[in-house]
Amino acid sequence: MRRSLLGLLAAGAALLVAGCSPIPDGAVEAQALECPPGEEGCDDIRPIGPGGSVEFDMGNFWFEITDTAAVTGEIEVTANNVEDGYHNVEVLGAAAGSFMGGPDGDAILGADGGETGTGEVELFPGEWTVICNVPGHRAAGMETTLTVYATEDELEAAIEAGETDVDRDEELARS
Ligand SMILES: [Cu+2]
Repeated sequence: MRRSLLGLLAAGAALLVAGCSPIPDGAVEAQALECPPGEEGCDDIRPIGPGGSVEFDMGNFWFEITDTAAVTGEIEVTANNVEDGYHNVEVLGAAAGSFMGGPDGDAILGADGGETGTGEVELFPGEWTVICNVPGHRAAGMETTLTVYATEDELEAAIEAGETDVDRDEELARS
């Protein structure tokens, strides 16, 4: 019932704009079916893709991406805390529900000095800001940018162009 009403609306909108607007038919249809975030019955819009992985080293007070194969979808995050003192990894603005939560708040992982933390985060393609959310740590330098690629082909192209720090040996061993 709901679906067919939307269909009628889409058809009506298409008739209204036919011949007098540069809006393509597909765009009109997409607009009519749009589901405002937070509306009852609407599913969250989540990233769909093969996913991938990224690995950080972190310390007082810095991040270094040591290996990245981050493709949109569910991304496995590993962070080696190579110094003393607790640090964590938070991806600002990542999809709700992708965090571990608990004592680390919005961080996807946390690790004490000398330890390695792991977690997962769902990310759309693009440039994401990564911080440590311990008060004062971001300002002290714990902020970096993570690039998430739309497809594995895009990631491969970036690797070939030398734009990422991906570990080729590990990639080849996996395939
Ligand atoms: Cu920190």
